[in-house]
Amino acid sequence: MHWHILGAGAIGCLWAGILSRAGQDVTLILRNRHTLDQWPTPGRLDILQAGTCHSVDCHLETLAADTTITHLLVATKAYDTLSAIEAIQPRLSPDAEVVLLQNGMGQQQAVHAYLPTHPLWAATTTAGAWREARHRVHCVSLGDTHIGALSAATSYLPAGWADMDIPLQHCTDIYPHLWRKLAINCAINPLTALFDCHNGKLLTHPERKQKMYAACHEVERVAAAAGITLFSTSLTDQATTVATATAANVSSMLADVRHQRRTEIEQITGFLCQQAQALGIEVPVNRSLLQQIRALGPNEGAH
Ligand code: KPL
Repeated sequence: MHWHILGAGAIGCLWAGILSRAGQDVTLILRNRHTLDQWPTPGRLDILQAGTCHSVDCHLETLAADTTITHLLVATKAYDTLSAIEAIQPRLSPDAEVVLLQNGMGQQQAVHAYLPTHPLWAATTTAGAWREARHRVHCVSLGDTHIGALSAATSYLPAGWADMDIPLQHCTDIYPHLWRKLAINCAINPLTALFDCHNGKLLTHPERKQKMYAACHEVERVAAAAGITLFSTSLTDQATTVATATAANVSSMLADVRHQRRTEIEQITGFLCQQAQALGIEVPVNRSLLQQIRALGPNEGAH
């Protein structure tokens, strides 16, 4: 099978390597000719993991190419999902398989409404990766990946996914897993961006830790009212575990703020606040975080 990957960031490139190792043909879709011309060796991708470098060959294309797409993995930033799919939609074969692999929530429902007849999945991962250069990605951890169908009729895994050599769980209901990742991101990402600190530094300052706990309590109340079971232990425990395990990480939101890029705050805390409002729950801590991150820089409508 031939997978096209939209979003050639760290996770998109990591999945190019994973799919390629699973015997799939892979094409990375790049923004434009300029980005494509910046690849040192056309199509060669280096994945560095535990001191070893695996090189994989993939094809490179720009968004403007016109080849038909039969299998599409979307690993763009959450806010780009729908517009990217709208742009690529004329190239999708009528039964093209589409997988969304991103942070945040809201975009899955929007894509499902836009592509109601396609086999469509959402996936969420705790894999950690960062890009040293366009063609060179460090895999810090393969983490755990959960995938589940958004379209009711799709009970199978996307082509080739069963052969991937990563911890992968096929779920009948992906939403609780999306919520769990969202909950962790609500707890860690905005606060690291506001305090300009690594994940672990949320735990070593009482004021930050107290804010993180307060945000967690609100998220738990909203999730419970939405009928979602988050974790078997409290969200404060889970967020503490993740912040400890990723202590040296710069969260994705802090990285975006530092580079003055648009953040995923609307798809993370923004989604949480929308749900809270719909359920009639007050979330002052998260609402304040949403406003403070909005005030930091480029937001909705900006890139
Ligand atoms: O997913 C993350 C992110 O940075 O977006 C966490 C779990 C916070 C790790 O950095």
